[in-house]
Amino acid sequence: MPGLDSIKEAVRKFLRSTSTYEKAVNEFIRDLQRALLSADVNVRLVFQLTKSIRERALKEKPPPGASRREWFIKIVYEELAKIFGGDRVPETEPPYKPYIVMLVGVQGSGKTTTAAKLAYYYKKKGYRVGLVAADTYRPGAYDQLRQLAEKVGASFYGEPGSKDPVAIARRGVEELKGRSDIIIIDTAGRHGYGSEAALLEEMKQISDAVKPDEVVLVMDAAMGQKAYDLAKRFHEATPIGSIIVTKLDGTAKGGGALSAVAATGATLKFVGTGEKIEEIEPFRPRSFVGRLLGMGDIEALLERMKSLEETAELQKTVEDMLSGRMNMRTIYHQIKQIRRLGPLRKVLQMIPGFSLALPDEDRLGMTEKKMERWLAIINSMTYEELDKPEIIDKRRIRRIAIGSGTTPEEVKELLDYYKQIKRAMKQLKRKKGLLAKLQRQLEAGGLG
Ligand SMILES: Nc1nc2c(ncn2[C@@H]2O[C@H](COP(=O)(O)OP(=O)(O)OP(=O)(O)O)[C@@H](O)[C@H]2O)c(=O)[nH]1
Ligand SMILES: [Mg+2]
Repeated sequence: MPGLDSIKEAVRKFLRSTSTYEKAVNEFIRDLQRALLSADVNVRLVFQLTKSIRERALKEKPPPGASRREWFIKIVYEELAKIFGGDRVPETEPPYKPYIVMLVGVQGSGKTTTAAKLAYYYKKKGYRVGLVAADTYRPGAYDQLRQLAEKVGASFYGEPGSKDPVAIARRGVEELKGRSDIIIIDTAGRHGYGSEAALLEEMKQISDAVKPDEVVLVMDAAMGQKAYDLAKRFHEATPIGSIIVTKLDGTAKGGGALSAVAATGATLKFVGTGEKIEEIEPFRPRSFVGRLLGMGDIEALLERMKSLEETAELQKTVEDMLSGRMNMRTIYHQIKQIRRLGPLRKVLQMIPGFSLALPDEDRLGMTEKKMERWLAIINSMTYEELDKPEIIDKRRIRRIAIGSGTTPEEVKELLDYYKQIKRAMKQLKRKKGLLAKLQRQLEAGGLG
Protein backbone atom coordinates (compact mmCIF):
# COMPACT_ATOMS: atom_id res chain seq x y z
CA MET A 1 0.00 0.00 0.00
CA PRO A 2 1.50 3.32 -1.00
CA GLY A 3 2.54 5.45 1.97
CA LEU A 4 3.27 2.46 4.14
CA ASP A 5 5.19 0.57 1.49
CA SER A 6 8.49 2.01 2.61
CA ILE A 7 8.24 0.15 5.93
CA LYS A 8 9.28 -3.05 4.15
CA GLU A 9 12.41 -1.37 2.92
CA ALA A 10 13.17 -0.02 6.41
CA VAL A 11 12.90 -3.55 7.84
CA ARG A 12 15.25 -4.95 5.24
CA LYS A 13 17.71 -2.16 5.88
CA PHE A 14 17.52 -2.71 9.63
CA LEU A 15 18.19 -6.44 9.40
CA ARG A 16 21.06 -5.98 6.96
CA SER A 17 22.62 -2.95 8.59
CA THR A 18 26.16 -3.27 9.91
CA SER A 19 25.94 -0.30 12.25
CA THR A 20 25.53 -0.78 15.98
CA TYR A 21 22.20 -1.97 17.33
CA GLU A 22 21.36 1.41 18.87
CA LYS A 23 22.17 3.26 15.69
CA ALA A 24 20.17 0.85 13.56
CA VAL A 25 17.19 1.16 15.93
CA ASN A 26 17.26 4.93 15.75
CA GLU A 27 17.48 4.85 12.02
CA PHE A 28 14.61 2.39 11.75
CA ILE A 29 12.40 4.46 14.02
CA ARG A 30 13.06 7.54 11.92
CA ASP A 31 12.12 5.64 8.76
CA LEU A 32 9.02 4.24 10.42
CA GLN A 33 7.89 7.66 11.58
CA ARG A 34 8.35 9.07 8.13
CA ALA A 35 6.35 6.25 6.53
CA LEU A 36 3.48 6.56 9.02
CA LEU A 37 3.27 10.32 8.79
CA SER A 38 3.28 10.19 5.01
CA ALA A 39 0.38 7.73 5.27
CA ASP A 40 -1.45 10.39 7.29
CA VAL A 41 -1.33 8.51 10.58
CA ASN A 42 -2.06 10.90 13.43
CA VAL A 43 1.09 12.56 14.79
CA ARG A 44 0.29 11.78 18.42
CA LEU A 45 -0.34 8.16 17.55
CA VAL A 46 2.99 7.96 15.73
CA PHE A 47 4.73 9.53 18.69
CA GLN A 48 3.19 7.14 21.21
CA LEU A 49 3.94 4.18 19.02
CA THR A 50 7.60 4.98 18.55
CA LYS A 51 7.94 5.79 22.24
CA SER A 52 6.69 2.38 23.28
CA ILE A 53 8.80 0.65 20.66
CA ARG A 54 11.89 2.45 21.93
CA GLU A 55 11.10 1.70 25.57
CA ARG A 56 10.55 -1.97 24.95
CA ALA A 57 13.63 -2.19 22.75
CA LEU A 58 15.76 -0.84 25.61
CA LYS A 59 14.10 -2.79 28.39
CA GLU A 60 13.42 -6.24 26.98
CA LYS A 61 16.08 -8.85 26.81
CA PRO A 62 15.70 -11.39 24.02
CA PRO A 63 15.68 -15.02 25.19
CA PRO A 64 18.89 -17.01 24.63
CA GLY A 65 19.15 -17.99 21.01
CA ALA A 66 17.40 -14.90 19.64
CA SER A 67 19.25 -11.89 18.35
CA ARG A 68 18.39 -8.41 19.54
CA ARG A 69 17.44 -7.44 16.02
CA GLU A 70 14.96 -10.28 15.66
CA TRP A 71 13.49 -9.40 19.01
CA PHE A 72 13.20 -5.78 17.93
CA ILE A 73 11.21 -6.77 14.83
CA LYS A 74 8.87 -8.74 17.06
CA ILE A 75 8.33 -5.62 19.20
CA VAL A 76 7.69 -3.47 16.13
CA TYR A 77 5.22 -6.01 14.83
CA GLU A 78 3.28 -6.14 18.09
CA GLU A 79 3.17 -2.40 18.63
CA LEU A 80 2.19 -1.67 15.03
CA ALA A 81 -0.56 -4.29 15.18
CA LYS A 82 -1.92 -2.49 18.25
CA ILE A 83 -2.53 0.76 16.38
CA PHE A 84 -4.44 -1.08 13.66
CA GLY A 85 -6.71 -2.95 16.03
CA GLY A 86 -4.49 -5.54 17.72
CA ASP A 87 -5.83 -9.06 18.11
CA ARG A 88 -9.24 -8.17 16.81
CA VAL A 89 -10.47 -10.56 14.17
CA PRO A 90 -13.76 -9.43 12.66
CA GLU A 91 -16.74 -11.77 12.81
CA THR A 92 -17.97 -11.83 9.22
CA GLU A 93 -20.33 -14.79 9.39
CA PRO A 94 -23.97 -13.79 9.77
CA PRO A 95 -25.14 -15.06 13.17
CA TYR A 96 -28.65 -15.90 11.90
CA LYS A 97 -30.80 -15.75 8.78
CA PRO A 98 -32.02 -13.66 7.18
CA TYR A 99 -29.41 -11.14 8.26
CA ILE A 100 -30.13 -7.58 7.18
CA VAL A 101 -27.26 -5.24 6.48
CA MET A 102 -27.66 -1.60 5.59
CA LEU A 103 -24.85 0.35 3.96
CA VAL A 104 -24.47 4.07 4.60
CA GLY A 105 -21.80 6.59 3.78
CA VAL A 106 -21.05 9.87 2.06
CA GLN A 107 -21.38 10.31 -1.68
CA GLY A 108 -18.95 8.30 -3.72
CA SER A 109 -17.49 6.46 -0.75
CA GLY A 110 -18.09 3.13 -2.48
CA LYS A 111 -21.42 1.89 -1.05
CA THR A 112 -22.87 0.45 -4.25
CA THR A 113 -19.61 -1.21 -5.25
CA THR A 114 -19.24 -2.57 -1.73
CA ALA A 115 -22.81 -3.92 -1.74
CA ALA A 116 -21.91 -5.94 -4.84
CA LYS A 117 -18.56 -7.00 -3.36
CA LEU A 118 -20.25 -8.23 -0.19
CA ALA A 119 -22.83 -10.07 -2.28
CA TYR A 120 -19.99 -11.76 -4.15
CA TYR A 121 -18.08 -12.52 -0.95
CA TYR A 122 -21.05 -14.17 0.74
CA LYS A 123 -22.24 -15.96 -2.40
CA LYS A 124 -18.86 -17.59 -2.61
CA LYS A 125 -19.30 -18.80 0.95
CA GLY A 126 -22.55 -20.43 -0.02
CA TYR A 127 -25.05 -17.88 1.26
CA ARG A 128 -28.06 -16.71 -0.74
CA VAL A 129 -27.77 -12.96 -1.04
CA GLY A 130 -30.36 -10.30 -1.82
CA LEU A 131 -29.60 -6.71 -2.81
CA VAL A 132 -31.98 -3.80 -2.28
CA ALA A 133 -31.58 -0.53 -4.20
CA ALA A 134 -32.79 2.12 -1.77
CA ASP A 135 -30.91 5.01 -3.37
CA THR A 136 -33.50 7.26 -4.96
CA TYR A 137 -31.28 10.31 -5.43
CA ARG A 138 -28.55 9.23 -7.74
CA PRO A 139 -29.61 8.93 -11.38
CA GLY A 140 -28.90 5.42 -12.61
CA ALA A 141 -28.45 4.04 -9.09
CA TYR A 142 -31.18 1.46 -9.69
CA ASP A 143 -29.60 0.21 -12.93
CA GLN A 144 -26.10 0.19 -11.46
CA LEU A 145 -27.08 -2.14 -8.62
CA ARG A 146 -29.39 -4.29 -10.75
CA GLN A 147 -26.57 -5.00 -13.18
CA LEU A 148 -24.14 -5.76 -10.38
CA ALA A 149 -26.68 -8.11 -8.78
CA GLU A 150 -27.03 -9.96 -12.05
CA LYS A 151 -23.29 -10.20 -12.40
CA VAL A 152 -22.73 -11.82 -9.01
CA GLY A 153 -25.92 -13.87 -9.11
CA ALA A 154 -27.74 -12.18 -6.25
CA SER A 155 -31.47 -11.58 -5.94
CA PHE A 156 -32.46 -7.98 -6.46
CA TYR A 157 -35.21 -5.61 -5.41
CA GLY A 158 -35.74 -2.02 -6.57
CA GLU A 159 -38.46 0.38 -7.64
CA PRO A 160 -37.38 2.55 -10.54
CA GLY A 161 -39.09 5.90 -10.35
CA SER A 162 -39.95 5.67 -6.66
CA LYS A 163 -38.82 8.51 -4.38
CA ASP A 164 -39.30 6.88 -1.01
CA PRO A 165 -36.16 5.05 0.14
CA VAL A 166 -37.71 4.01 3.46
CA ALA A 167 -40.64 2.32 1.73
CA ILE A 168 -38.37 0.63 -0.83
CA ALA A 169 -36.11 -0.69 1.90
CA ARG A 170 -39.06 -2.05 3.84
CA ARG A 171 -40.69 -3.69 0.82
CA GLY A 172 -37.34 -4.99 -0.40
CA VAL A 173 -36.68 -6.80 2.86
CA GLU A 174 -40.21 -8.20 2.87
CA GLU A 175 -39.85 -9.40 -0.71
CA LEU A 176 -36.36 -10.93 -0.41
CA LYS A 177 -36.35 -12.39 3.06
CA GLY A 178 -37.91 -15.69 2.00
CA ARG A 179 -35.15 -16.43 -0.48
CA SER A 180 -32.07 -14.74 1.04
CA ASP A 181 -29.75 -15.53 3.92
CA ILE A 182 -28.30 -12.04 3.80
CA ILE A 183 -30.02 -8.90 2.56
CA ILE A 184 -27.86 -5.91 1.75
CA ILE A 185 -29.48 -2.50 1.41
CA ASP A 186 -27.68 0.14 -0.64
CA THR A 187 -28.59 3.70 0.30
CA ALA A 188 -27.94 7.16 -1.08
CA GLY A 189 -24.99 9.20 0.00
CA ARG A 190 -25.98 12.76 -0.50
CA HIS A 191 -23.89 14.59 1.97
CA GLY A 192 -20.36 15.81 1.83
CA TYR A 193 -17.62 15.15 4.38
CA GLY A 194 -18.76 18.18 6.35
CA SER A 195 -22.29 17.17 7.24
CA GLU A 196 -21.84 14.11 9.38
CA ALA A 197 -24.84 15.04 11.48
CA ALA A 198 -27.13 15.03 8.43
CA LEU A 199 -25.76 11.70 7.26
CA LEU A 200 -26.30 10.13 10.65
CA GLU A 201 -29.81 11.55 10.86
CA GLU A 202 -30.82 10.11 7.51
CA MET A 203 -29.28 6.79 8.43
CA LYS A 204 -31.36 6.76 11.59
CA GLN A 205 -34.61 7.30 9.70
CA ILE A 206 -34.13 4.38 7.35
CA SER A 207 -32.77 2.18 10.08
CA ASP A 208 -35.74 2.91 12.36
CA ALA A 209 -38.04 1.76 9.59
CA VAL A 210 -36.14 -1.32 8.42
CA LYS A 211 -34.55 -2.41 11.70
CA PRO A 212 -31.39 -3.81 10.10
CA ASP A 213 -29.24 -6.27 12.05
CA GLU A 214 -26.14 -4.34 11.16
CA VAL A 215 -25.48 -0.85 9.84
CA VAL A 216 -22.24 -0.53 7.90
CA LEU A 217 -20.50 2.78 7.40
CA VAL A 218 -18.57 2.81 4.15
CA MET A 219 -15.58 5.17 4.16
CA ASP A 220 -13.08 6.17 1.54
CA ALA A 221 -9.48 5.52 2.67
CA ALA A 222 -8.47 8.84 1.09
CA MET A 223 -10.03 10.53 4.13
CA GLY A 224 -6.91 9.58 6.04
CA GLN A 225 -7.01 10.55 9.70
CA LYS A 226 -10.08 12.70 9.00
CA ALA A 227 -11.94 9.38 9.19
CA TYR A 228 -11.67 9.64 12.97
CA ASP A 229 -14.49 12.12 13.65
CA LEU A 230 -17.12 10.47 11.48
CA ALA A 231 -16.17 6.97 12.61
CA LYS A 232 -16.31 8.05 16.24
CA ARG A 233 -19.74 9.62 16.01
CA PHE A 234 -21.04 6.71 13.99
CA HIS A 235 -19.66 4.30 16.56
CA GLU A 236 -21.33 6.20 19.38
CA ALA A 237 -24.65 6.53 17.55
CA THR A 238 -24.91 2.96 16.30
CA PRO A 239 -24.36 0.07 18.64
CA ILE A 240 -24.96 -2.38 15.77
CA GLY A 241 -22.49 -0.62 13.50
CA SER A 242 -19.36 -1.70 11.72
CA ILE A 243 -17.10 0.00 9.21
CA ILE A 244 -15.69 -0.81 5.80
CA VAL A 245 -12.82 1.24 4.43
CA THR A 246 -12.67 1.31 0.63
CA LYS A 247 -10.12 2.31 -2.00
CA LEU A 248 -7.08 1.30 0.04
CA ASP A 249 -5.41 0.72 -3.31
CA GLY A 250 -5.88 4.23 -4.53
CA THR A 251 -4.40 6.41 -1.81
CA ALA A 252 -1.31 6.90 0.29
CA LYS A 253 -3.53 7.81 3.22
CA GLY A 254 -4.92 4.37 3.94
CA GLY A 255 -2.75 3.91 7.01
CA GLY A 256 -4.21 7.09 8.44
CA ALA A 257 -7.78 5.98 7.81
CA LEU A 258 -7.31 2.47 9.23
CA SER A 259 -5.53 3.61 12.37
CA ALA A 260 -8.07 6.41 12.90
CA VAL A 261 -10.97 3.96 12.70
CA ALA A 262 -9.20 1.56 15.04
CA ALA A 263 -8.62 4.39 17.53
CA THR A 264 -12.38 4.99 17.81
CA GLY A 265 -12.93 1.43 18.93
CA ALA A 266 -15.37 0.82 16.08
CA THR A 267 -15.35 -2.56 14.38
CA LEU A 268 -13.52 -2.44 11.08
CA LYS A 269 -14.79 -5.47 9.19
CA PHE A 270 -13.68 -5.31 5.61
CA VAL A 271 -11.39 -3.30 3.40
CA GLY A 272 -11.84 -2.65 -0.30
CA THR A 273 -8.65 -2.99 -2.29
CA GLY A 274 -9.70 -2.33 -5.87
CA GLU A 275 -12.55 -1.66 -8.25
CA LYS A 276 -13.16 -5.29 -9.09
CA ILE A 277 -15.92 -7.21 -7.43
CA GLU A 278 -13.60 -9.67 -5.71
CA GLU A 279 -11.33 -6.97 -4.30
CA ILE A 280 -12.62 -7.03 -0.74
CA GLU A 281 -11.19 -8.79 2.30
CA PRO A 282 -11.88 -9.08 6.03
CA PHE A 283 -9.51 -6.78 7.88
CA ARG A 284 -7.11 -8.62 10.17
CA PRO A 285 -4.71 -6.19 11.85
CA ARG A 286 -2.01 -8.77 12.46
CA SER A 287 -1.78 -10.10 8.95
CA PHE A 288 -2.06 -6.57 7.59
CA VAL A 289 0.95 -5.54 9.66
CA GLY A 290 2.81 -8.71 8.70
CA ARG A 291 2.46 -7.65 5.09
CA LEU A 292 3.54 -4.11 5.86
CA LEU A 293 6.74 -5.43 7.37
CA GLY A 294 7.26 -7.33 4.17
CA MET A 295 8.26 -10.49 5.94
CA GLY A 296 6.55 -13.45 4.40
CA ASP A 297 8.08 -15.42 7.22
CA ILE A 298 7.11 -13.09 10.05
CA GLU A 299 5.01 -15.94 11.42
CA ALA A 300 8.07 -18.18 11.46
CA LEU A 301 10.07 -15.53 13.28
CA LEU A 302 7.34 -15.06 15.88
CA GLU A 303 7.00 -18.81 16.36
CA ARG A 304 10.71 -19.14 16.90
CA MET A 305 10.79 -16.27 19.42
CA LYS A 306 7.95 -17.89 21.32
CA SER A 307 9.61 -21.26 21.46
CA LEU A 308 12.89 -19.70 22.61
CA GLU A 309 11.02 -17.91 25.37
CA GLU A 310 9.41 -21.15 26.46
CA THR A 311 12.71 -22.95 26.49
CA ALA A 312 14.16 -20.21 28.68
CA GLU A 313 11.24 -20.57 31.07
CA LEU A 314 11.62 -24.31 31.16
CA GLN A 315 15.27 -23.89 31.91
CA LYS A 316 14.42 -21.70 34.86
CA THR A 317 11.97 -24.25 36.21
CA VAL A 318 14.48 -27.05 35.91
CA GLU A 319 17.15 -24.91 37.53
CA ASP A 320 14.81 -24.15 40.39
CA MET A 321 14.11 -27.81 40.83
CA LEU A 322 17.77 -28.75 40.80
CA SER A 323 18.85 -26.01 43.14
CA GLY A 324 16.52 -27.26 45.82
CA ARG A 325 14.48 -24.09 45.57
CA MET A 326 11.65 -26.25 44.45
CA ASN A 327 8.24 -25.69 45.98
CA MET A 328 4.61 -25.66 44.95
CA ARG A 329 5.14 -22.56 42.81
CA THR A 330 7.61 -24.54 40.74
CA ILE A 331 4.98 -27.21 40.20
CA TYR A 332 2.54 -24.54 39.17
CA HIS A 333 4.88 -23.26 36.44
CA GLN A 334 5.70 -26.77 35.43
CA ILE A 335 2.05 -27.71 34.95
CA LYS A 336 1.58 -24.63 32.81
CA GLN A 337 4.56 -25.69 30.73
CA ILE A 338 3.33 -29.23 30.34
CA ARG A 339 0.25 -27.80 28.73
CA ARG A 340 2.40 -26.09 26.12
CA LEU A 341 5.36 -28.39 25.64
CA GLY A 342 4.12 -31.80 26.64
CA PRO A 343 5.05 -33.89 29.68
CA LEU A 344 8.20 -32.85 31.49
CA ARG A 345 9.32 -36.46 31.62
CA LYS A 346 9.22 -36.75 27.85
CA VAL A 347 11.03 -33.44 27.43
CA LEU A 348 13.78 -34.48 29.81
CA GLN A 349 14.01 -37.95 28.31
CA MET A 350 15.30 -36.43 25.13
CA ILE A 351 18.50 -35.80 26.97
CA PRO A 352 20.77 -38.87 26.85
CA GLY A 353 21.38 -40.49 30.21
CA PHE A 354 18.49 -38.72 31.76
CA SER A 355 16.48 -41.68 32.86
CA LEU A 356 14.97 -40.82 36.15
CA ALA A 357 12.22 -41.98 38.35
CA LEU A 358 10.07 -39.08 37.30
CA PRO A 359 6.33 -39.46 37.64
CA ASP A 360 4.71 -40.77 34.51
CA GLU A 361 2.37 -37.97 33.48
CA ASP A 362 0.67 -40.20 30.95
CA ARG A 363 -0.13 -42.81 33.54
CA LEU A 364 -1.32 -40.12 35.91
CA GLY A 365 -3.78 -39.21 33.20
CA MET A 366 -2.52 -35.64 32.92
CA THR A 367 -5.53 -34.45 31.04
CA GLU A 368 -6.41 -30.82 30.44
CA LYS A 369 -9.13 -31.18 33.04
CA LYS A 370 -6.80 -32.57 35.64
CA MET A 371 -4.25 -29.82 35.10
CA GLU A 372 -7.06 -27.28 35.44
CA ARG A 373 -8.00 -28.83 38.80
CA TRP A 374 -4.42 -29.02 40.03
CA LEU A 375 -3.89 -25.39 39.17
CA ALA A 376 -7.07 -24.56 41.11
CA ILE A 377 -5.75 -26.51 44.08
CA ILE A 378 -2.45 -24.66 44.01
CA ASN A 379 -4.34 -21.38 43.77
CA SER A 380 -6.12 -22.24 47.01
CA MET A 381 -2.91 -22.67 48.98
CA THR A 382 -1.56 -20.02 51.33
CA TYR A 383 1.85 -18.47 50.64
CA GLU A 384 3.25 -20.51 53.48
CA GLU A 385 1.89 -23.72 51.97
CA LEU A 386 3.21 -22.85 48.54
CA ASP A 387 6.69 -22.27 49.87
CA LYS A 388 6.69 -25.33 52.10
CA PRO A 389 4.16 -27.94 50.96
CA GLU A 390 5.52 -30.29 53.63
CA ILE A 391 3.43 -28.52 56.26
CA ILE A 392 0.17 -29.49 54.58
CA ASP A 393 -1.57 -31.88 56.94
CA LYS A 394 -4.96 -33.57 56.89
CA ARG A 395 -6.80 -30.51 58.10
CA ARG A 396 -5.16 -28.26 55.55
CA ILE A 397 -5.88 -30.77 52.82
CA ARG A 398 -9.57 -30.59 53.62
CA ARG A 399 -9.56 -26.81 53.62
CA ILE A 400 -7.71 -26.64 50.30
CA ALA A 401 -10.10 -29.13 48.71
CA ILE A 402 -13.11 -27.11 49.79
CA GLY A 403 -11.51 -23.85 48.73
CA SER A 404 -10.70 -25.14 45.26
CA GLY A 405 -13.88 -27.12 44.70
CA THR A 406 -11.96 -30.40 44.51
CA THR A 407 -11.67 -33.47 46.71
CA PRO A 408 -9.12 -34.30 49.42
CA GLU A 409 -8.04 -37.27 47.26
CA GLU A 410 -7.09 -34.93 44.44
CA VAL A 411 -5.13 -32.69 46.78
CA LYS A 412 -3.29 -35.73 48.07
CA GLU A 413 -2.55 -36.90 44.56
CA LEU A 414 -0.99 -33.53 43.73
CA LEU A 415 1.09 -33.60 46.91
CA ASP A 416 2.32 -37.07 45.97
CA TYR A 417 3.28 -35.82 42.55
CA TYR A 418 5.24 -33.02 44.19
CA LYS A 419 7.07 -35.46 46.47
CA GLN A 420 7.99 -37.74 43.57
CA ILE A 421 9.44 -34.89 41.57
CA LYS A 422 11.34 -33.61 44.55
CA ARG A 423 12.80 -37.05 45.22
CA ALA A 424 13.81 -37.43 41.59
CA MET A 425 15.54 -34.09 41.65
CA LYS A 426 17.54 -35.00 44.74
CA GLN A 427 18.64 -38.17 43.03
CA LEU A 428 19.64 -36.19 39.97
CA LYS A 429 21.75 -33.77 41.96
CA ARG A 430 23.91 -36.64 43.05
CA LYS A 431 24.69 -37.55 39.46
CA LYS A 432 27.48 -35.13 38.72
CA GLY A 433 27.86 -33.84 35.23
CA LEU A 434 24.31 -34.44 34.20
CA LEU A 435 23.31 -31.00 35.30
CA ALA A 436 25.86 -29.36 33.07
CA LYS A 437 24.75 -31.55 30.21
CA LEU A 438 21.17 -30.54 30.72
CA GLN A 439 22.14 -26.91 30.86
CA ARG A 440 24.07 -27.15 27.62
CA GLN A 441 21.19 -28.88 25.93
CA LEU A 442 18.73 -26.25 27.06
CA GLU A 443 20.96 -23.44 25.95
CA ALA A 444 21.32 -24.96 22.54
CA GLY A 445 17.54 -24.92 22.36
CA GLY A 446 17.70 -28.62 21.78
CA LEU A 447 14.45 -29.45 23.40
CA GLY A 448 12.17 -27.92 20.81
N1 LIG B 1 -9.83 1.70 -6.65
C1 LIG B 1 -10.95 1.47 -6.01
N2 LIG B 1 -12.08 2.05 -6.42
C2 LIG B 1 -13.23 1.80 -5.75
C3 LIG B 1 -13.26 0.93 -4.62
N3 LIG B 1 -14.53 0.90 -4.18
C4 LIG B 1 -15.24 1.69 -5.00
N4 LIG B 1 -14.48 2.25 -5.95
C5 LIG B 1 -14.85 3.21 -6.99
O1 LIG B 1 -15.38 4.37 -6.40
C6 LIG B 1 -16.35 4.96 -7.23
C7 LIG B 1 -17.62 5.23 -6.43
O2 LIG B 1 -18.16 3.98 -6.05
P1 LIG B 1 -19.71 3.77 -5.74
O3 LIG B 1 -19.84 2.36 -5.27
O4 LIG B 1 -20.55 4.19 -6.86
O5 LIG B 1 -19.90 4.76 -4.53
P2 LIG B 1 -21.27 5.13 -3.77
O6 LIG B 1 -20.92 5.32 -2.35
O7 LIG B 1 -22.29 4.12 -4.06
O8 LIG B 1 -21.61 6.49 -4.42
P3 LIG B 1 -23.03 7.26 -4.35
O9 LIG B 1 -24.10 6.24 -4.61
O10 LIG B 1 -22.96 8.30 -5.40
O11 LIG B 1 -23.12 7.84 -2.99
C8 LIG B 1 -16.55 4.01 -8.37
O12 LIG B 1 -15.83 4.47 -9.47
C9 LIG B 1 -15.96 2.70 -7.88
O13 LIG B 1 -15.43 1.91 -8.93
C10 LIG B 1 -12.01 0.33 -4.20
O14 LIG B 1 -11.91 -0.42 -3.22
N5 LIG B 1 -10.91 0.63 -4.93
MG1 LIG C 1 -24.22 4.31 -4.81
